[in-house]
Amino acid sequence: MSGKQSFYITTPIYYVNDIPHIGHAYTTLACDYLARFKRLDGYDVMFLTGTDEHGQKVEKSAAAAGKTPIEFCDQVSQRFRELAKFMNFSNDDFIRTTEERHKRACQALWKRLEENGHIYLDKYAGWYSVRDEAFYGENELIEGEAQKNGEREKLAPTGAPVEWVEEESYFFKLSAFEEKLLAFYEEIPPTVMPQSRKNEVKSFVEGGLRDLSVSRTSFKWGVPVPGNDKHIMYVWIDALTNYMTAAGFPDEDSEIYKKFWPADIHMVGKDILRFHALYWPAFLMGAGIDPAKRVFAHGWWTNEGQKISKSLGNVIDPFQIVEEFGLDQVRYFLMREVPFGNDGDFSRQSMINRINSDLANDLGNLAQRSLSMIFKNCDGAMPSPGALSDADNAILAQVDGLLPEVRAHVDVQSIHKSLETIWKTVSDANGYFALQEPWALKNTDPDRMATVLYVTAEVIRQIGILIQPIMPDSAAKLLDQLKIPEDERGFDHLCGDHRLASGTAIDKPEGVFPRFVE
Ligand code: ME8
Repeated sequence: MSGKQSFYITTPIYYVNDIPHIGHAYTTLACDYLARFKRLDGYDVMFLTGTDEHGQKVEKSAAAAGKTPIEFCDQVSQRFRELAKFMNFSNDDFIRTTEERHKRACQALWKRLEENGHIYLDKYAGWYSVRDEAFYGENELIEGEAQKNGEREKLAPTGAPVEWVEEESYFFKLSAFEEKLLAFYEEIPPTVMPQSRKNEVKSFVEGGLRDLSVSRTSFKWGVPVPGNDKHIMYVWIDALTNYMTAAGFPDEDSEIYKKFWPADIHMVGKDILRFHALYWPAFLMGAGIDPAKRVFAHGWWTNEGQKISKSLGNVIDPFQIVEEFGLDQVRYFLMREVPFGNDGDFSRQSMINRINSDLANDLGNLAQRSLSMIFKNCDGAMPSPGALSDADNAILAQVDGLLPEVRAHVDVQSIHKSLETIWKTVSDANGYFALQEPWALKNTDPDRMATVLYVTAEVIRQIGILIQPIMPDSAAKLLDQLKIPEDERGFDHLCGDHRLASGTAIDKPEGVFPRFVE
């Protein structure tokens, strides 16, 4: 392996009880953006996604579909793989928790926790929600609308049904980790982001932790507890361990493990914050393993103002919206529209606005107009610039200085701001182009026209390089039009040392960002 710095990013592994929807595509897209950015910025990246295939919920869904659990998992897991391909996700691995490598990792982690004295056998009596695959304390439950035995039905805080469970169970001594967790939340750089999510999990811990039931005896579909296979591991211990399995655990001497563990970012939705920012670091601390450097919990999408749910029938199918609006357009919209970390609303109109204003008008027109002028008026080749004016120098300096600014946003997962920053330069370049009026210079001062077109094309070269993580296909088309060789598209080719070569012949340009017309 190279001596480059490493970067390991993970998505949640998705339950196979559901087919992929926009929420799944969103999380993986955010990771894809960050992974592609880091690769271009010179890192050795490992980007992991996959499917969560064990547990009672999956077992029930398989039965309802009239399939054996593994047949069912094979089928749905495949849909998630297809989604990754379709969305142009650049994941380096796709893990399934039914793989042998994963069973081995889970059992090794369990043994480590047991050896360290953090696991004991007792009896669990309490509430469990199969839909959330989570245990809840009595004080966390809410009352539903429906009546049951003359009383209002009890529900999980998420609105999911709960059932009373009483069975023998292994417990993890979570209560022993309060102080360590509170110290972990204070680490700098921040281990849980955004700040509001950190506060949420911190106050939960401050409220006091009970030991966690980590095995079940009432179903079979999972990883058996080593030495007592009457017990199946709690599906969340199993699921969370996937991040380590893919990094080679338990082979801690392997190159991959040494290089990539601890992970840099576990990207998750806000619904599964507690599992990632509380249980998971506690398990790892118990096993004497460093937890991931950061858990980032993003917000949730609604559809035209409504919660997305199967029962409301308003689930957004990523395959369908990409067919309608275009892949890079959807990728751009999802990352640009909503401050990353906040909840967001999906609306057709805002999608169309983004496509037509940011992409077709701003970047698309600038590229198409300037490159067409070069093709027509400069003998089909990149012109040579003359002396640079203040306006030329200003816009070049702006684009030359973009990377550190964009990187600073990416480093804190402020994805929308990284795009906003790039588009501020696109907008200023449009202002420059409009003010310089190269079309008017054609007759009055062709040398000056050549300079303006050259400067604009150079801005587009750098923008083309910078937008590869968000719109890989469109960026490639732009860079192809400028005849930039494949090996000159890394971020080390941003800045003024790699200006466009004058004299390079270009082809007749074709618009990269079409307008969306209803
Ligand atoms: O929780 N908006 O899997 P899951 C944004 N298997 N993101 C959304 C969303 C929405 N409306 N709906 C879902 C699980 N998501 C476990 C994870 S990890 C060790 C185990 C995204 O299939 C979001 O990332 O229910 C959320 O956390 C994830 O899908 C839940 O996927």
